Amino acid sequence: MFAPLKKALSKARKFFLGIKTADTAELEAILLQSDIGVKYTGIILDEIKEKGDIRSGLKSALIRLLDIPKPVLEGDKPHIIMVSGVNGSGKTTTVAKLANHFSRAAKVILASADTYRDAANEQLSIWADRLGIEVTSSQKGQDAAAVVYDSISKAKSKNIDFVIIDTAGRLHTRDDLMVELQKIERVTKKFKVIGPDLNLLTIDANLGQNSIQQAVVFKEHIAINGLVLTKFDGSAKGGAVVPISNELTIPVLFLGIGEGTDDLVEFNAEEFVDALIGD
Ligand SMILES: Nc1nc2c(ncn2[C@@H]2O[C@H](COP(=O)(O)OP(=O)(O)OP(=O)(O)O)[C@@H](O)[C@H]2O)c(=O)[nH]1
Ligand SMILES: [Mg+2]
Repeated sequence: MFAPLKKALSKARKFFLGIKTADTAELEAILLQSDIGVKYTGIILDEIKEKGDIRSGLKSALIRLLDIPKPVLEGDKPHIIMVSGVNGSGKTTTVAKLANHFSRAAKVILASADTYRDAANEQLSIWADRLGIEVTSSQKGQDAAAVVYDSISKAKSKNIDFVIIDTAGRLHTRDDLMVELQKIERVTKKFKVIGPDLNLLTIDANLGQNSIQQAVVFKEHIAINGLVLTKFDGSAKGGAVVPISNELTIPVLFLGIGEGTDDLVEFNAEEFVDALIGD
């Protein structure tokens, strides 16, 4: 996965080309341009000073800041994966990518819990058909939590390993819609005390640090335990993973690096940092 990641990071990487010979002021500019933010730029510069070497100080600081414990998939099946986020952030595409990823070694069913947008159900069904995966369909206006209940019940009775839930796009400022998300989460808790094993928030990587506020509000409403940074291909703001993940203390679990179902990279801090600042 290293080569596709490096390619996807090509825009973000270009800021780091001059690091070896940079002085402190130039280094600061590089870190700020990559959207690492003022606070974390300070932390990283301190570590570089301490280590006396730019590359090793930068590398160890980035890895440490990104090293946040990941949720583990354990306990009773089905594992439940819920995907939330603002409109257009890449939820449905991510659901299809995750379905592709997990169906290589396990049985997967999708739950179409976006009952707001016209054709949302159809969009998910098209992905499901292509992947040969069953989907619990819904009608526009239907109770999204009921769709999720049905889907998990079906998974249990058919011994399916994963239920992946696509939810409607919603602005974090719409309290009524955030309440619906809580209702969906509550339904999953009828099957599993912890709720979704992976409670994922999709964030458009092009937003950079601007996405922190929306993520904070989602986290206040539901127990987000993993981030998916989508549209990483083409984003110059790769450094923003540091403030987003560290500020929220939520690990990045996946990066979306394209529009196809194979364009998903499991996030590994060391590989990511190597791809970002490596030669
Ligand atoms: N380049 C690129 N495009 C992506 C990626 N992920 C999603 N997209 C594109 O972003 C657009 C929106 O993706 P969706 O998956 O429909 O987003 P969504 O969050 O489900 O949207 P709503 O349901 O309307 O809120 C589509 O054109 C996708 O092809 C990615 O990782 N890279
Ligand atoms: Mg969608």
